[in-house]
Amino acid sequence: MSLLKRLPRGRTLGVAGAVGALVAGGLILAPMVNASAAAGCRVSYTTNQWPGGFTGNIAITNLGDPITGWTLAWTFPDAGQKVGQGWSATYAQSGSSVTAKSLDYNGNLATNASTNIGFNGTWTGSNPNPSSFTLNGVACTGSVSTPTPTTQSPTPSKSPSTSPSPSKSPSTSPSNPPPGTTPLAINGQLHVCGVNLCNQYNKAIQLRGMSSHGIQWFSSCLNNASLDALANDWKADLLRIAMYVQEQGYETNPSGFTAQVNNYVDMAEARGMYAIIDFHTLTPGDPNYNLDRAKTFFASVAQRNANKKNVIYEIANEPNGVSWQGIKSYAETVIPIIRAADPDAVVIVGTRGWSSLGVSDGANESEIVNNPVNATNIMYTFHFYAASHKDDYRSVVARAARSLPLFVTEFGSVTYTGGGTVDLSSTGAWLDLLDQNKISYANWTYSDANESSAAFKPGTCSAGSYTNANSLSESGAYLRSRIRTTDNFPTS
Ligand code: IDC
Repeated sequence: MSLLKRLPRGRTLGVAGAVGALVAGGLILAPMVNASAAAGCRVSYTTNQWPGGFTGNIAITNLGDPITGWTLAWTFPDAGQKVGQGWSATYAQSGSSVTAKSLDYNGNLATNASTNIGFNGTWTGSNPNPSSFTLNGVACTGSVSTPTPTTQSPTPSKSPSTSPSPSKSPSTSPSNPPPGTTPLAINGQLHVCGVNLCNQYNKAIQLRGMSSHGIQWFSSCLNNASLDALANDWKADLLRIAMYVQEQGYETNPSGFTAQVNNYVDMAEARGMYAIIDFHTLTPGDPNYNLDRAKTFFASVAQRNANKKNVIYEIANEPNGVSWQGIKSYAETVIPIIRAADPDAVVIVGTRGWSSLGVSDGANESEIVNNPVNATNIMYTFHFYAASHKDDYRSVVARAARSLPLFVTEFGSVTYTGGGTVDLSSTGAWLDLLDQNKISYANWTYSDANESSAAFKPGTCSAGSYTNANSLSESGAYLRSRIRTTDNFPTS
């Protein structure tokens, strides 16, 4: 009767030094008959530690009945381990015992829903890894229990088989490939090398993935199941997190949107994907209009994510109605704020004319080549919509790619409206050009918006199944077929 599900695997987040990962819990049992009293949880704890300090990342999955508000508790091996700055929960510590209480936005966990929290800490004495957790007092063993425990026997804690049950239980937790085989594990910390993006072996790579739609509208499309599909079915390297600043976005709730973005960064990381934090300015087009917001936002996310290797910062989506000089000045104000907190991350700078390298404003890349942003480890944004932008734009990109590091953080297979004709022939020509030049890309959008650029048909995200071929739109089916081809990342 039991539905067997493969163990999620902890991911290591290694920098030099000791790295630990553990997963508490094992198999998931089928829901019990007395479902009203079912309780159970699974916790995946990963850590990145160094002498004296560590980061703990915790993924909590509620396996029981829905809960409204939770407290996660654990005990460190000894009292020399201290939680410092934490996120996505309120932390309290007494001796070696710690509690983390949910916040308003992540307190409700439906059956099989997950949330991610974490903290930076200090340690002396023994290894700082806790080995067991409780959620609202229930041990997180990975099993569901009811008041009649004799009806279920403890399950063995070994992974049962290599073939998880394919369809019955929703995919609720990162079912990662083993650490070492994900795009993030292979490539590690990225940097710009000449006109390319390079991995930890200093070899040029191309990342291929998807952009979210506006997270203020389409958060229902970003969850464990959808991101499992992006990592494992689409085999994407990259998730772009499109945080609009206007249009009911960041400006309406800065701390809420910041937390939401951080949560998606963690969810991408847990699946071995890179994450672009996209400060999605659009209207008004002058990024300086949002300069104060950008300073606050990037200071916060750069500090919080400084130890992560999967984060790329995109500081202005599509500048428009503004000169290159205005964009450059914005970039030279925001980049030092990021660098102060997170010195080694790649930063991507939007370009004039809706990130067209100036072409849509009658200019071209020469204004950037002749007057580049005064910063290192940066790339420049190029966006296209394949049904609107064709050979004339492609020839500029082919030329510009010889002198500027380019990143296509957004493109559509459709017209620049986000809808209209799906032009797969132009999209194919574009992607061939990007492949040849190892230019990384993210497609607009990994959502079920009612527009032809969306990868899924309307209703897919509320239905919650992301791996049915008939859920894909025409654009989604094509992009999936392009993205899931083998990466062959160089390792030496
Ligand atoms: C579009 C969305 C659409 C939304 C509109 C306004 O697809 O649903 O109503 O924004 O917010 C861009 C922008 C991107 C646009 C997209 C398509 O970066 O926000 O999304 N596009 O118009 N630049 C060129 C095209």
